[in-house]
Amino acid sequence: MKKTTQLANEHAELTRRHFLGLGAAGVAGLAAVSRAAAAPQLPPALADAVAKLEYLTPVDKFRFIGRGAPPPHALPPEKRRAVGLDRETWQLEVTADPESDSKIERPLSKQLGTALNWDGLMKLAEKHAVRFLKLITCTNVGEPFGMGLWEGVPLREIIWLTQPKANVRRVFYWGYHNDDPKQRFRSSLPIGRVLEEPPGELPIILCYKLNGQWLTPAAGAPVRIIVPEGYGNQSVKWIQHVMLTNNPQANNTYAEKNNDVESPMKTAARFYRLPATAKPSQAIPITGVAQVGLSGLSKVQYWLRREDEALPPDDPYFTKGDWKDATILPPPERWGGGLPDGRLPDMPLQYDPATGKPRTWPLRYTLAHSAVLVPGVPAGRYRICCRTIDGNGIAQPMPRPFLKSGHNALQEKPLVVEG
Ligand SMILES: Nc1nc2c(c(=O)[nH]1)N[C@H]1C(S)=C(S)[C@@H](COP(=O)(O)O)O[C@H]1N2
Ligand SMILES: [Mo]
Repeated sequence: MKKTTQLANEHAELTRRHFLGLGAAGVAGLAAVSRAAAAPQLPPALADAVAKLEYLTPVDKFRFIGRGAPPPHALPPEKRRAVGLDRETWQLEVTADPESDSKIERPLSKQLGTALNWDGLMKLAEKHAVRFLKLITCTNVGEPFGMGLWEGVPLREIIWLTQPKANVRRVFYWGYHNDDPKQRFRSSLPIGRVLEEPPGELPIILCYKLNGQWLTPAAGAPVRIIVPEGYGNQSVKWIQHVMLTNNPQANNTYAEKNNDVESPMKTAARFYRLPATAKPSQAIPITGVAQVGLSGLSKVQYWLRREDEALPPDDPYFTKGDWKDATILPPPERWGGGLPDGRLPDMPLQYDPATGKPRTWPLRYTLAHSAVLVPGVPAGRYRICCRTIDGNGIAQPMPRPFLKSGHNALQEKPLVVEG
């Protein structure tokens, strides 16, 4: 993941505090850290430090994308209003696929005057609103788009309102795309995924808030889908149509570009702050971010080796490397992201309301931060790699020829220790 503005603030603050906690006193920036050994355990000093972390991406630092000519978020406000892209005019239709034999008793349709409007959604929200932390990351982009606290109503609540009766196997959904079917950005899910999830998993939601604020046009206002475990393409923005179908096949726009659209988010580590050069025998501060995918995250590791060192034979995926652990940083107490006082407004689903703490850490489908002080090495040219060990104890990225199911290559960088 490249150094990007959306990550820069939260990560810099977070990791700086980590190194401070390791006893590298008087540190103004990471480059100044030159002593202290890597500590496998977080020192208690960090507990205080994490109270000041920025962990969520402020909305204005998020990377948002959207296709269309013009893209829906670029329409002028009066046009947005006219096409149902503001809160007063928004309507969601939930209908049966006319090309299929799905039966639903009470479609939500504009024609019948039964479409769900903003007030209807807010009424449902009073009873069913949920929040969760989730990273938006694209199948094809190594660098994540932003970490958000998303709020919405589980899509199943709306599906149940339509009283589905028979022959529904899949849910197709799309947003407003200039009233041009060719511009539609469609996604789909098995009906079973929408109706329930295993304990500890998160619901598919009709989402209207990011970091405690109404969605902005670029973020998909007024309402978008969020699929917690998915890559970005499943989280369709400017949502206006849900179609229940007996067609068991995915109809996703993204599949047309050779993407594996049902692949859940993968676990992968990336360097974040890695100096290009270091001094002999001086500790090297390195920080990283790790996308925590379906298989979870138990370790972030690095492997530093001399460039001229012969690699073990028959080990193309570096499984025999001399991997060392970095520290995965703990949950912040200050979330940043533009939340008032940096506090989480309401308990996300990943938190236990009884303790006010996350049920597990790090959280799946979020971004974890890591830091390590690599003990100093003699002058020379080096290569450094990073990887993760997932929640199943398996090194990630696994050997993966299938980048179209989620960009996930093992990262390797040069490092010169100058004599
Ligand atoms: N309506 C619509 N929704 C969309 C897209 C789009 O082009 N149109 N792009 C998708 C893709 S490919 C990604 S990666 C995510 C990015 O989400 P973000 O813009 O909130 O960061 O939006 C998804 N939702
Ligand atoms: Mo994407």
